[in-house]
Amino acid sequence: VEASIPQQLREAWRKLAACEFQGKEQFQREVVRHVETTLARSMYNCDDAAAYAGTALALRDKLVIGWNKTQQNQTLQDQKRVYYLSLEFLMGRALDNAMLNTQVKDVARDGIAELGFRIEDVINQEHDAALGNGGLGRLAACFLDGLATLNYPGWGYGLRYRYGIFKQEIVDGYQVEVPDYWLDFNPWEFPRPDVAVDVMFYGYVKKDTDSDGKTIIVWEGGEIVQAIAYDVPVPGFDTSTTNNLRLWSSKPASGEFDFQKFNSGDYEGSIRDQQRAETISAVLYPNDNISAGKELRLKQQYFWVAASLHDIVRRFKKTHRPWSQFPDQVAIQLNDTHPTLAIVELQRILIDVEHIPWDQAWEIVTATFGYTNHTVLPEALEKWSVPLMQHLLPRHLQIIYDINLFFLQKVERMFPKDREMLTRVSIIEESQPQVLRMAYLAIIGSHKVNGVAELHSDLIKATIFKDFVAIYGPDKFANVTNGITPRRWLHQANPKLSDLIASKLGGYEFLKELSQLERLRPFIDDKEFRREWMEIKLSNKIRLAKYIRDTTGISVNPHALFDIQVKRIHEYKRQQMNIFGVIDRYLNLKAMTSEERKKVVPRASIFGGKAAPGYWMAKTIIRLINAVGEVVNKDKDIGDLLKVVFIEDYNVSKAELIIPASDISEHISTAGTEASGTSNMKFVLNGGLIIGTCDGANIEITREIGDENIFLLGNLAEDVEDLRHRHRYGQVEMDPKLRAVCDEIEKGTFGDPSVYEGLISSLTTGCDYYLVSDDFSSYLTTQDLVDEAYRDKDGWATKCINSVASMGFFSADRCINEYADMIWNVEPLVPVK
Ligand code: OX2
Repeated sequence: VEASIPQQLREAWRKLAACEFQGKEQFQREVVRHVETTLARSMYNCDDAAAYAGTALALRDKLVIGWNKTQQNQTLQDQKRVYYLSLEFLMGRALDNAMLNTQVKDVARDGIAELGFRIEDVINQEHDAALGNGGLGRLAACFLDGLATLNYPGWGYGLRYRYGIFKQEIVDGYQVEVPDYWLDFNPWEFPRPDVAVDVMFYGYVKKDTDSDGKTIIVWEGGEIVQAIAYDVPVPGFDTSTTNNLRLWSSKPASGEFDFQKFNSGDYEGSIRDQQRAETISAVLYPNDNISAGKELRLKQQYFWVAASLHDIVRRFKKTHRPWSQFPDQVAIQLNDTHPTLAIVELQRILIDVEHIPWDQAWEIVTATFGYTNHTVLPEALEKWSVPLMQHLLPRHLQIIYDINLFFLQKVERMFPKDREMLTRVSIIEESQPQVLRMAYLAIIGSHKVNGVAELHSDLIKATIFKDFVAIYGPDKFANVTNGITPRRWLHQANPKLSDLIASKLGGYEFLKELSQLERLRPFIDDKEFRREWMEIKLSNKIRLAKYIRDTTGISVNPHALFDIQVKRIHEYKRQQMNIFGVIDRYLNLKAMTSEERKKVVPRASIFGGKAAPGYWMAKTIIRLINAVGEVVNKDKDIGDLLKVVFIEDYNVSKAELIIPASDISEHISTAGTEASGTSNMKFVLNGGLIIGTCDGANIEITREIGDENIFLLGNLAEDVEDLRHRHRYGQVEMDPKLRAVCDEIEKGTFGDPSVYEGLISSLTTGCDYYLVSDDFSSYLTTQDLVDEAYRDKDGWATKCINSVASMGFFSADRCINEYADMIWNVEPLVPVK
C-alpha cells in the first residue's frame, strides 16, 4: 500500500495530515469554527441546538482520525475480521458516548461552559439513533462497543432506515405512533456514494453455456436497486480503535430513473420508480418478537444481505487469496434469522459467479456463518412463503431447494427408517402455501448455533431444535449469555456511581475489566462509602422524579420505593400482571385505616415501553396502566403511598435516565419465554434489585449475586406445559385476588370496562396462555417481601452493593471474547498509536 505512493507525496501528505484536538482551547476553537463556518451561525444565534452541532462536529473530526487509522491498520494487518449482520442497531445517542470513550468529556464540559452552555443541555439536544425495537437491537449496539473496546477488527452491517422506531405519544391514555424524523441532522454518518452495490430482485433464471461450453445458470431480467453505504464510526473505550458500522440506504440504480418517462411528461411515473426503490430502506418494522411476513420486509432483508456480502467478498478478493481461505479471513454472525439469506447469497456467488463446485462452496459457506437464536416464541420464528420467494428471488429458491435436498439425503442416511423426521426437519413446511423455515436454514448453513442465556440455550436444544441436535450432535449448539456495555450502562448513565466506584478501586480500569467490581466488597462496611452510595441513588431518583413531573405533571416522592418495568409491551413480558398487582395494592390501601396506612412503604410504579402498532392486546395494557394512574394518582386517601406513572416514548436515552433511579425492577416473563433479557443486567449494575421469574438471564444473575439478593417468584419453565394443559381443560380456578382485580375493572373503576374485555377474557376463555393466574399469588407475596426488605434501609443497601460487586460476568466484553473464541476464531489487533 505504502509503496504505491511516491515518497515526496507521502511526506507532503503527512505534514498536512489532520490532527485531533488535545486541550480545552483547541476543542473550543473547533467548536466555534464549526458553528461559524459549517453552520454559518454566530455567537448571537448560537442556541443549544447549534452548540450541540458544533460540539458533535468537533468530536466527529476527532473520531474520524482514529477511525481512518484503524481501518488502514486493519487492512494492513490483514487478519480475520468479523461481520455482525443485524437488521437492528439501537445505538441511542452518540455524543456523550464518544466523549466518554475518547476521554475528553471533562475538557468538553469546561470548554463548552466557557462558551456559555451546559454540557447536559447540549447532550440532550441529540436525537436517538433508534434503528431497533428492543433487546435484540440494543444487544447489537453493545456488541459493537465491546468489539471496538477490545480492539477486534469487527464491523456491523445494517440498514439505514429513514424512519427508525416510531415515537410514542400517549393521547387519552392510548398509544399513538408518530414518525421518527431522526435524519434531520445526523453528524455521525458519512455517506459513501462511491460504495454502491446493485441489488437485483424478481426476474427469471435460465440455463446458458459459457465460452468453454459448460452449462451455467444465469439470473436476469429483474428490478435493480442500488445500495449506498453510510458509515458510522464506533469508538472503543480508552483505545484508538474506532470500528465501522456500515448502513445501507436504497435508491434507484443509475439509469433506472426513467428520463424517457420524465421527458414525455409522465412525471409521476418516473417518480414512482424512484419511490419504490427508496421505500426499501424507508422504515424499520416496529415488531419485537413478532414476524409479520410482509414482502417489503423480505426485500429489506435481501437488499441488506446482498449489499453486505458483495462488500465483504470484494474486500476478500482484494487480498488475492484462494477461495478456500475465505473462512480464515471472514466470520459472519447472523443476528437472528433476519439475515439468513446471506447463507444462500454466498452459496450463489460461489457457484454461479465464481463457478466453484457445490460441495466446496458449501464447505466455505458453513465455515463462515454462525447463527444466534434469540427466541423460542412461535410467532417470532420467521417463515417465508415459497411463492413469495419464487417471485422475489427465483434463483435463491432453487438454491434453497438444493440445500434442503442434500441435507435431507444426509438425514435419511442417518435415520433410514424415520420418515417423520424428514418432514419435521425439512426447510420446507408442507402448509398451504408452503413456507420456508428460516431458522432451519440458518442452522444448516452455519457451523455454530447459539442461544443467549443458559436456560434459553438448553431450551432450544430440548424443544424447537431437538431434531437438529440428534442430527449434528450437541457440539454444534452453544450458549453465549448476553452482556451489556458498562461504558454506556454505568459510566455514561450513572456518572456519580461510576466515579464513586473508581474512587474506591483506584481508577476506571473496571470499565474494561468488569470483574474488578469484586474489589468493592471490602468497602461494604465502610459507613462513608455506604452513605455516598445511597445518596447517589437518591439523587438519581430525584433526577427521574423531576423528569416525571416536568413531562406528566405527576409528582412522585423520591423517598418512595421506585418499582420500574420498562421494556417492549408484550403479553409474555406480563406488564398486565404488574398492573393487576398495582390494582390489588390500591384496593388494599383503600381498605386500610389511616393508622394502618402509616406503616405502608410508599411506592411509585413506573412503566414505559412501546407496543407494536398492530398489537391490540399490548395497546390495551398501556390503556389500563394509564387509566389506573388517572384514578390512583388523584385519590386523596392514597397520596404518596402509591403513584402510577407511564413514561412516554421509552428509548435508549430515557433508559439511561430511568435505570439508575430504580430500587426494584420487574422481569416477570412467563418462565421459558424471555430468552435472556438484558435490562435486568443494567438495573442490577446500577444498584437496583430485581423481582423476577426463573427465566432467561435472571437465573444466571441469581447465581452470580446470590439468591438472598433477588426476589424470585412464580412457576418454573419445566412446569409451563402442564399448567397450560390444565387451563385448556378448564381445571384452573382463577386466583381469588386476581378475580377481585378483574371485578374492579369490570365494575368500571378504571373507565369503560368494555375496553378491557379482551384482556380479561384472555385469562378466562383465552386459557391464560401466559399463566398470569398461576403466578399471581406468588407475585403478590414476593412484592410483600420487597416492601419488608425495603423497610430495612441498611440491609437493602448491603444487597445492592453486594450485587453490583458480583456483576462482572455480564459485561458485553465477556460475550465478545466468548464469541471470538468459540465461534469466530478471530484475534484482537494491536491498536495504532
Ligand atoms: C430479544 C429477546 O426477546 C430478549 O430476551 C433478548 O435478551 C434479546 O433479544 C437479545 O438477545 N427479538 N428480540 C429478541 O428476540 C427477538 C427475536
